[in-house]
Amino acid sequence: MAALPLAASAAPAPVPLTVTKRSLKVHGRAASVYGLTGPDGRAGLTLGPASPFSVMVKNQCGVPTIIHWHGQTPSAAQDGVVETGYAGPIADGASRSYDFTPRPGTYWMHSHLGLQEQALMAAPLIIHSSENGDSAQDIVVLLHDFIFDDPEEILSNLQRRGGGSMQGMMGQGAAGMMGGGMGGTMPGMDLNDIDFDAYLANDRTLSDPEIVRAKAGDPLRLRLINGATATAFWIDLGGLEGQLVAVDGDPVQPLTVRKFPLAGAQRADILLRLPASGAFPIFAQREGGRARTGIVLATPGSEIPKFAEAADTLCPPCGWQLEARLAAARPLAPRPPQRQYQTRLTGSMMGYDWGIDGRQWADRQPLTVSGGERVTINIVNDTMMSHPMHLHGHRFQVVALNGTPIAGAMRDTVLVLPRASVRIAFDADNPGRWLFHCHNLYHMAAGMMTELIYS
Ligand SMILES: [Cu+2]
Repeated sequence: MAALPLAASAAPAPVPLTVTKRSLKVHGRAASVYGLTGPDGRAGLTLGPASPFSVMVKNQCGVPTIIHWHGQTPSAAQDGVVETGYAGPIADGASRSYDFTPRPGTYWMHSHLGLQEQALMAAPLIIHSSENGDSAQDIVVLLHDFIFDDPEEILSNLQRRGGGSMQGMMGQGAAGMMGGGMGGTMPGMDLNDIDFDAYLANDRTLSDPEIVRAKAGDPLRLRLINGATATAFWIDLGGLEGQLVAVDGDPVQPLTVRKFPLAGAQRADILLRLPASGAFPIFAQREGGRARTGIVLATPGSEIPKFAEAADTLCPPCGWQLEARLAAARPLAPRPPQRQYQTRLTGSMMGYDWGIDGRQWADRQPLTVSGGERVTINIVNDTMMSHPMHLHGHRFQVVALNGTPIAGAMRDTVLVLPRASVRIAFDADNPGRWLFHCHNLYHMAAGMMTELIYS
């Protein structure tokens, strides 16, 4: 018995994560935004190999909130959402502790309450492992779309007038290249229903970018996180070549990449080295547009040139240019599905009536599964917009694009293109109630969300 108090006192104290309100200057104008600050004073959390996720969320942001650990697989009660009924919001001034075994890789965290995510309540969550590549210098980049307007007002305008009348809409007829041999140009596709004021990489615009110094030849690991609420980006390594080694935190068969799409909420890990002395921009350009953000990798002492916030050329919509080429390094074990669903994504930009199978969240028809089953969901997009679909609490494999079987990536978020379908497969190994929704914040708020429930 004498050992017990000793063992109890040896348990490490939970890592504090503070939710704050802060001021951020964007294009010289002050904006009131949120922050998620770790014990080192930096955004988010980085945990070492084999560390438990033992975290105390301290809400000091002035309003109730709740933080979701995107892509992680805790118990349903610790998922950091209010909709499934396990937990209410964390009151201002209150704290809440979380404790689970985290998955290694590039993850992120964000508010899952109201539209707080738009005001930058989002941060990296990096879990190191002892595997290959983690000895490289980590460069974490959180992308965001920023707007001075009140997000609630943006949503009510979208709903009242229909998204089609918003100034930022690209309109129908934007040519889309799906690539990957999966299709061609796509007339009649809707893109970008909100006109953002800026695109940020680690809180900064390309007019004043973060500069990361690294020596030529040193191994670097770029951890890109698309934390934008409603924007898909083309990542452009600016002439550099890298090895894509993981998506959504999960390893893939390495692919050489220079330019590739990153949909909302997705992550990509790239191994690269600077080939020589100099400055090397890493751009993220909004799909279908010219606006871009980014950071600059530079060797010590090298001069940093100016990079324009608008690219010279438009980039195409994000499609399956990368998705179709990805293969999981640790795929699901082969096994026939015991339960197969087909869900349809419904609604339009004009009506702003986004839903699943024609139903909004309040009128949802949950998907039920039994523990231990292999489940597939064929997600059919009946709309003219792409939707990054996110399943909480599980890792799924992308197993078909438009009905063509692939042994694709393990993910937590997959982009379902307009008038196209994606089949995902997963093992029902985490009992409870889980959200399944479009990760476009405004589409989710409009109702494009349902539940996965274990019977
Ligand atoms: Cu959507």
